[in-house]
Amino acid sequence: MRIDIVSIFPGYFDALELSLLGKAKQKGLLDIAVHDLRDHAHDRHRTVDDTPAGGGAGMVMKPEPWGEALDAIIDGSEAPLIIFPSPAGQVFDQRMARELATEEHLVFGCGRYEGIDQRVFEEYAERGRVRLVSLGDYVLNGGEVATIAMIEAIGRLLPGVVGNPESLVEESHEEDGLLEYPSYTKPASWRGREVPPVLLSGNHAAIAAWRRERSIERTREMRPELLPRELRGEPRGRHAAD
Ligand code: 6GU
Repeated sequence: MRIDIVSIFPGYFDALELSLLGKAKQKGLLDIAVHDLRDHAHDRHRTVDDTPAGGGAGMVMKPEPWGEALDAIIDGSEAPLIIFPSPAGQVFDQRMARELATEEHLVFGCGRYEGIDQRVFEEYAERGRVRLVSLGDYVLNGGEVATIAMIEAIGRLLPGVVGNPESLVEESHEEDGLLEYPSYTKPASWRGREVPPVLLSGNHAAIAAWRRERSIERTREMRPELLPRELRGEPRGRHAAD
């Protein structure tokens, strides 16, 4: 997969050299290029923002540097998907990560300040595919940290990035949509706390059943809205016989 990132803070993306994603880059599974938006601002101060039309607080990113930066990336490329991280976007989840992991070429446009001039979204939506994507219902200062989170979630789904593909299967938000069960390792006893005996029993069916129960219990406690209908139980006071 090819990924281009446009940002006024290229240094944020040094983190992508570390760990699993860094190895994926070395192996050639992931080709990431970071572009400094200011390279496409041509005044003496390399200005990328200006005051909002209509007035108001904060600054808005000017369209010209974005147009130049994105044109340079798109030039000669087969229709990349352009993602603009934004708290006003569609919420990113594991399903979206799986969908984006099938793309050949992703471009992340990281806005700062009060956002990017709306005409940039319109221009590239007309010429190709554009998505506004949010990490969740809270506000970050810009798209950089959100982009790193999305690239990590997407990158680990690419074939060959995670050493043992089975470790992708039994995770939270995968397969059955339940949260992951708790994990233990050696020693069997630590500070008087024991590994649950069933996990040391060698009874694989019993272990699988125990893990599923813990997953359901944890999901009911932490994220009840994720529980499949058949595990939700009858809401009280709704029985015809009541
Ligand atoms: Cl993608 N961007 C910004 N600036 N804030 C956010 C976000 C994205 N997702 C949640 N908050």
